[in-house]
Amino acid sequence: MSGVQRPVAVIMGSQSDWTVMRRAAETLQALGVGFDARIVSAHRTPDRMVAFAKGAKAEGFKVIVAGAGGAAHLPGMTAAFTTLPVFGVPVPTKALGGHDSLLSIVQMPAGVPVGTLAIGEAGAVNAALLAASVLALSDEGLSARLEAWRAERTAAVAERPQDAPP
Ligand code: RP5
Repeated sequence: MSGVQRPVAVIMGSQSDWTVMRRAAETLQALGVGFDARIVSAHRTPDRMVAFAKGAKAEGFKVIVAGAGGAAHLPGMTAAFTTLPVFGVPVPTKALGGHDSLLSIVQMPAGVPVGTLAIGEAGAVNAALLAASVLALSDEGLSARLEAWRAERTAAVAERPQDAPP
């Protein structure tokens, strides 16, 4: 399938990131947004990372969601090679709980932006939603699906907590 049917690249530094990053993939799937999930490590496969980031626009990608943990260079390094929007997801780590990932991703010097999300699954879901929001600017069908997705979640919120005393 070409990049046009898969406008979002969901990249991650390791197979171990997939448990978190699959939440981005599931969210895109629920919204009917095509994506391609790839392992692209800034440390272990630097040549693959450069090739991906330099070629992402030509491949037809419109938005990149990049998850990484620890010394999480992947989102920033990817953003260094492309002007596509890059949303970074800090993956939780055993040593520092993902604070390391968060600070590695969020503290980009002015001029090379990475839109940084929350640590973990919430960040992965929200990165996918932001990617969908960007694409929805020029896709009325997706815009309607996004509105419906949000409305479903609003409707699912009860007015009172279950089992609360009357
Ligand atoms: C980072 O190192 C990856 O993004 C991952 O979060 C972390 C650990 O990778 P593994 O040792 O589990 O492959 O590059």
